[in-house]
Amino acid sequence: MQSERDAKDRQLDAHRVPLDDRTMTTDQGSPVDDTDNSLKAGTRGPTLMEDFHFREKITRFDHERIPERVVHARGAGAYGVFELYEPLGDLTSAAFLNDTSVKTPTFVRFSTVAGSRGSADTVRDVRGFATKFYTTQGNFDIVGNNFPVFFIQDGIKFPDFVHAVKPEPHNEIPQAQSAHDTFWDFVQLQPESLHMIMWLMSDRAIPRSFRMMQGFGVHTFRLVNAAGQGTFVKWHWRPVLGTYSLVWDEVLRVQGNDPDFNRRDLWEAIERGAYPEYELCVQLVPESREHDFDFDLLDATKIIPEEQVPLRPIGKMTLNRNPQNFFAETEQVAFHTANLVPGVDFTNDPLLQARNFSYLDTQLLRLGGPNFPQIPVNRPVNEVRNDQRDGFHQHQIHESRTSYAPNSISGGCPAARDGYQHYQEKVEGTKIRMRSPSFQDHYSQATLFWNSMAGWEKRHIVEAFLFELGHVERRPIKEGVVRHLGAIHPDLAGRVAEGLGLPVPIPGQVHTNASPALSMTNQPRSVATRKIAILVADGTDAAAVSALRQALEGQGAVCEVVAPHEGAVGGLQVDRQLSAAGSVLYDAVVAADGGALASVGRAQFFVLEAFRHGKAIGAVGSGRQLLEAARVPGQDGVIVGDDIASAFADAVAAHRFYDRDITGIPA
Ligand code: HDE
Repeated sequence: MQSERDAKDRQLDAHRVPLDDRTMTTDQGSPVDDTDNSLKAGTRGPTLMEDFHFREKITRFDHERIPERVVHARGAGAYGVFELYEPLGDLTSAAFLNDTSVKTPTFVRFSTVAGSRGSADTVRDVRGFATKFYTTQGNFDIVGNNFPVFFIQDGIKFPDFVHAVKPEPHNEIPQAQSAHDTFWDFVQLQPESLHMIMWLMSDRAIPRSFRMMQGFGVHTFRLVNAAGQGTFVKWHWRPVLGTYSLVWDEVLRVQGNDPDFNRRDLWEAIERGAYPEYELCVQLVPESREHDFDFDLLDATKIIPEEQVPLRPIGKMTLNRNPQNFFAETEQVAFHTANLVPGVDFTNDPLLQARNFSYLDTQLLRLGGPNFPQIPVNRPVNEVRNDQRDGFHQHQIHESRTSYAPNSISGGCPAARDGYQHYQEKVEGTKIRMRSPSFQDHYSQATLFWNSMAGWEKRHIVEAFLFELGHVERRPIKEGVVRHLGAIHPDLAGRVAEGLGLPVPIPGQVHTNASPALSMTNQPRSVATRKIAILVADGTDAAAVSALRQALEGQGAVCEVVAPHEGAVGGLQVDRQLSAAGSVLYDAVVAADGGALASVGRAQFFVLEAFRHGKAIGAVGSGRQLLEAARVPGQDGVIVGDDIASAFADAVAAHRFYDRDITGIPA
């Protein structure tokens, strides 16, 4: 628990039900003395209708489930606090963006998009990054993703897109996967999705951790200052630990080893006090520059390259508290793009406009009626006063005799005054179902993304296309996709076509612009919070292991001693036995087994698999025998010696050695 309790935390006290040793009761408060036997006519007779405890218990159980979110069903949440760096009065009148002494409570929910509630965390997918700020002027939500663009330009296409990516309707296969015909059929027929597809095929779609991924508001929003002047804004969350990903072969195995990999990582980091931190940054565009770009600011399939408009950090969010009840908090939290505070407004992005309708609509169904803002996690920290009344699950007892305005009986209260001012944008147009011509270029930024990638990133993108299209049954769909890739880059198209055994498209003319900020190379490096397996066995040099562990943990790493059995080995406490630990659950591995594991196949697989996935590998003392037996090549990031602490820590901080030659590695 954090030392200083914020307003949201204190508000939740009224709703918390502590675990204590009080007597069990029914929902009506009647004491219960036996919840194991139903009331029967004779010990072998039928259960009686009058057993109200039985009926209530079973009925409540029957009604435990609510509909899962139609998208973003799988998620994990945490509370936090947002601190502003400097007042932004010249840009916005939002109170929480003007007072650096205020710590604004937040709740964040991270999610995958396509899978059901029980699907695995580490799938190839976009991650949701939704933040609720409990400000003194009400709730403000940034309902973002970890990619800065989206699949479609107009929200009316959302049901089509989601139907295409979700499991196919006849047999509900595949779960949480885009590698199937309907998804790629949609892509080849809807080229506006191509820029997003490049992000989806990149390692961005398989983040190492929710703590190590960016967040983006995606749309262009508007800040409005007290004088009513607007400035276009793009929201960015930048993780302090840097942006890092897993590798594809690894995620396939993580799904079996730990389907809750990302959720557990977030939970454990917060429990340990290693609080995830994200800087909130903005890209600002004065209204006078609205048309200065070769894309439309209202088109959510486009980024503003950071080299054109730099990021300005404005504050930091620290996630410092785990929820106490998953259903009550993480499942019932309701985000909405239209939860705005004064000083922030929309633009006419047609995707955003559709979202402004959809979120409230879906929550009315999912959370059972119009009173869901009263659910504790959703309640603003300031007072709610209006004439809206009744409905299912009303928890407030409104004492007033009036629920209309204007009124004289209640002195005109609650009075509408000093409220949210919508930005006064002049709008005129002909009613028309048409996209703006400024939305028509679907390839330039996909090319920009490809051009900006390092060699290993390009390789992973090509492999992702081959995996995905390799699961598509219909050849014309693959051909259609490859044709589009030809318009993105001949190198990309050629490599994918070759893998699929398709004709290479005739190369067209593509631009050579790049945006270095799009690459995941050059991230902040740190050993902090990295998970390291130390393999030990009888014969281990316990003193050497303890010294290494101390050195790594001193820098914030998390070490686990892995041994053939639980208990203790050579005086070292074992955290996990080898048969319950896959290398894919760790960022790095050290062989410190004194040579005893060199003949154990499972241990050989462990280090070889870690090598294949580009991870730092260390060996101390006779531990090198395990690497030799497994034939781990002595390439970058393999550190062997008696005093490896410093060099090994550097290798762990480098995250992965993607350029290793792994062609012959069988693991
Ligand atoms: Fe969402 N989206 N979305 N979305 N979205 C939902 O709202 C929708 C879009 C995002 O952790 C739903 O309460 C439409 C973009 C996140 O609870 C639903 C369109 C972005 C979450 C909905 C979009 C997002 C959702 C489902 C196209 C990134 C999870 C349950 C116009 C900027 C929030 C719910 C959480 C959830 C609609 C597109 C992010 C159905 C119609 C673009 C992070 O209302």
